[in-house]
Amino acid sequence: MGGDQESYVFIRDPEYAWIPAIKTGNDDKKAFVKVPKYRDEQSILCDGGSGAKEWEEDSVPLKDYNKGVLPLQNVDGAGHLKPFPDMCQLTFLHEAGILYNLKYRHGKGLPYTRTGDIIIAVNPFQWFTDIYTEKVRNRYSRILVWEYDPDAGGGDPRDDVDPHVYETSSLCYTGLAFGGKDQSILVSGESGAGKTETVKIAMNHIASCQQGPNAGSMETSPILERVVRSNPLLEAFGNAKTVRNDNSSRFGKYIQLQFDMGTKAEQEFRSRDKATCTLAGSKCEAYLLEKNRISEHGPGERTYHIFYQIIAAKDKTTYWSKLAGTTNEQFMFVGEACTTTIEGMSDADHFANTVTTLGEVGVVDDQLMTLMQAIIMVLQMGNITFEPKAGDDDKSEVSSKKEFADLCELMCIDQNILEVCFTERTMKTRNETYKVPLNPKVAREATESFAKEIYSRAFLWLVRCINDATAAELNYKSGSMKDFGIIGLLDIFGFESFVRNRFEQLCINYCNEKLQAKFTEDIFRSVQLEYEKEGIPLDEISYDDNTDVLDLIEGKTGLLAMLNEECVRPKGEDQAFVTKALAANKKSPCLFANKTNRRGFGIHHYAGKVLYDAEGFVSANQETLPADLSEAASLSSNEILAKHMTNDSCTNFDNKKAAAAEPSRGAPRRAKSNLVSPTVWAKYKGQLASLMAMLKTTNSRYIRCIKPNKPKKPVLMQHVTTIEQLRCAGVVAAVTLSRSAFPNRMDNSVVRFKFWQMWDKEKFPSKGTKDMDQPVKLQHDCQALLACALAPLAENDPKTGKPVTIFCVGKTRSYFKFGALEFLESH
Ligand code: AD9
Ligand code: MG
Repeated sequence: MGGDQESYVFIRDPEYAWIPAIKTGNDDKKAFVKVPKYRDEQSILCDGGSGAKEWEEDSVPLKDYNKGVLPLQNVDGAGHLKPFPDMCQLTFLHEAGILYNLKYRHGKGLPYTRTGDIIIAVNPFQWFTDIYTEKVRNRYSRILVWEYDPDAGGGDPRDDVDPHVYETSSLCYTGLAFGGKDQSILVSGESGAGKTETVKIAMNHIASCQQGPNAGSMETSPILERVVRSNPLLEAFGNAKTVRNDNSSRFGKYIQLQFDMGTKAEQEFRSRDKATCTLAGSKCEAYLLEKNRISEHGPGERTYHIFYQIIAAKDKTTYWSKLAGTTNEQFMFVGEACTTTIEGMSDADHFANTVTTLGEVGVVDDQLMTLMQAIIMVLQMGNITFEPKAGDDDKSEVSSKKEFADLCELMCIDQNILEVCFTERTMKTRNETYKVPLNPKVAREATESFAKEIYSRAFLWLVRCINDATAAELNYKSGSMKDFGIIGLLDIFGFESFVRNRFEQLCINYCNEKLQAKFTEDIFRSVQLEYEKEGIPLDEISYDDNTDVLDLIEGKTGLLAMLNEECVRPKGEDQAFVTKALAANKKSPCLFANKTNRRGFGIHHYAGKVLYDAEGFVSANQETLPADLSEAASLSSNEILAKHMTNDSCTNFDNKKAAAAEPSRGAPRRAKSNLVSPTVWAKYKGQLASLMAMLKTTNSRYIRCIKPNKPKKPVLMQHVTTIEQLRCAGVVAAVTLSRSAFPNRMDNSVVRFKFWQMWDKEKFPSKGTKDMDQPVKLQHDCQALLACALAPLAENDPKTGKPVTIFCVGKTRSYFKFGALEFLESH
């Protein structure tokens, strides 16, 4: 940069990450800039960045300026930013440009923006009724049919419509219906970013796509109804109010929508008119339900919705007469509720809905009673307290006699038997079996873990009931077994980094690493495709992948292996696990010790550094209930306890395609025996492996959800948190990867129009111009023009002596190495 020419730039700012500025000149120490006078995220900076009304003079040390400045792009003469619906259209693609582009659109009520095929969905925190109407739904279905088959006529090309979740859902539907390839939509983002809502929006749209592009209103087939309504049902049992989201999903889920693809003959002659592709059912797999929430939740948060619902229910005594007159405060696991309405509806009304929807998936009469009573047992277990027995602090007995008697009655278990189960533990050695007493604290912990286990089994039982009611294989009466087409929707927890990170965070972040690896691979493939389409030879692109972190976690001597080893040792300890893991992975660039906490360790994840505290890792990884408690469960007359507390808890559904892709992992797993029960992490790893294998068989599309501000307000976009999420979602990395060969690009038509003056046609003539169609002529013109205009930058590689490539002209776009476009723009 130099001279006195004014230029629009972004400069770094400690509070707002990046702010727009105008450089007015410089001396040998400082760059002089004008910056917006009033800086607050909601008003001035929202005006497309540089459109600030009032500026004030400032200066930046030249060395900082040269390091921390980015060109501000797409500004009109008055310095107003021109937003783009597709970020690939940005001439200079960098973090600040992405941020301001999103911010401009967000401020204008446009929540969706594209980055190539990725949709960035910024949570508007207000419902825009006009963008989800039937008309809009139909429009997107039509457009994408058109794109798939231009001869079909009608509709507009994809670039003519604004980016939308409907675009992704339609692409999936057409990809399956006309392309015959399984599809998936991977939705990610932090808590409260809008993943679950986005999945629902996409799911509803896919369901309406099947009516065909010109369909009228959504037909209400019973399958469709059941599939769509199973969502709120899962939410009642798996969602809770947290400080970050009133309806936060405390589990991950992968829903497979199954489609009947017609007969073999029809499949072979797939075309727009003939393709048969109708919804036949769905299956859901749940991941890592947050169990701790059963026994504890933070201030301002709640435990799972269903507990409040049942306490508020008008007909609660149907399920247990002793619920008569009870309130939230009477149950220790529930306590004082911070709210009694979720999404504008009272807990009692939600309960009525829950029961109706349970009925739709066949959970009625005895089954309904079984489920509700299991939930009530969990509630009641929270009220069981213990005290030292006969003055001996090492022994305990139940002190809440009445509550305990009620619980035993509900479970249909003899009081004496259950009290022994709660207050003593059976130990086995090779030669003998004996009982050790538990002190009141440990007895209470055992009761809590029993309650957690019952709840999580009840949840999985419910997932199975839903699958039984919705899975196509079980409901489809076509006579023969069919191969269903799949559109999978993944709604899974985003990357987490808190002040204190525990076992749960490691599991969640491991999942994100797996998905990130797939994301990078997919983006890389799409970059290759783009260059191929443009006819540009692509040298090897180097990019950062995350194999190092994955290796550290799941490798031979990785954290998973070390933790599992510690868990089979008779006296496994959290600290011993950390010491061994650090020693075994000394060479890993991704693992480091925590100098202030010997039980702590840190991992350099792709999304940033996270410090973990290993306290509780060993016990959290061992899911097995003490034999005493699983025996107690087997005595209960409740089916969930009696039948489902000793088996493997996986809900894994059989997936033939995944099994074919990865035979050892695709089949549903069964518990081998009660002696060697797989650890939580081993099971989770298997579950993730089969998820990844399933996804591999599909064409994946990505929706990245962004929570634009912490207070959950409309319009506001806070810069720092948004940028952090863009980084975690790999958006910046994806863009960097796609730009690593040629960071800047411009449409050929714009190149010829903008830089026409710099072209000396005599010295640099365009190749044969006769009888050429326009795009090819344009390409030749740009080639000659750029060779001329960029001649001052031409140099030879000192090693090879060959000219260095500084630009490349593709069929529709020109690509520039770093510095080349800036050179053109500054002349
Ligand atoms: V969590 O990880 O499960 O805690 P999600 O799933 O990412 O989280 P969710 O979909 O539940 O977030 O959205 C949070 C809230 O944002 C919703 O309750 C809505 O109030 C709000 N939201 C989300 N998407 C939209 C939208 N497209 N339009 C308007 C929205 N509001
Ligand atoms: Mg959610």
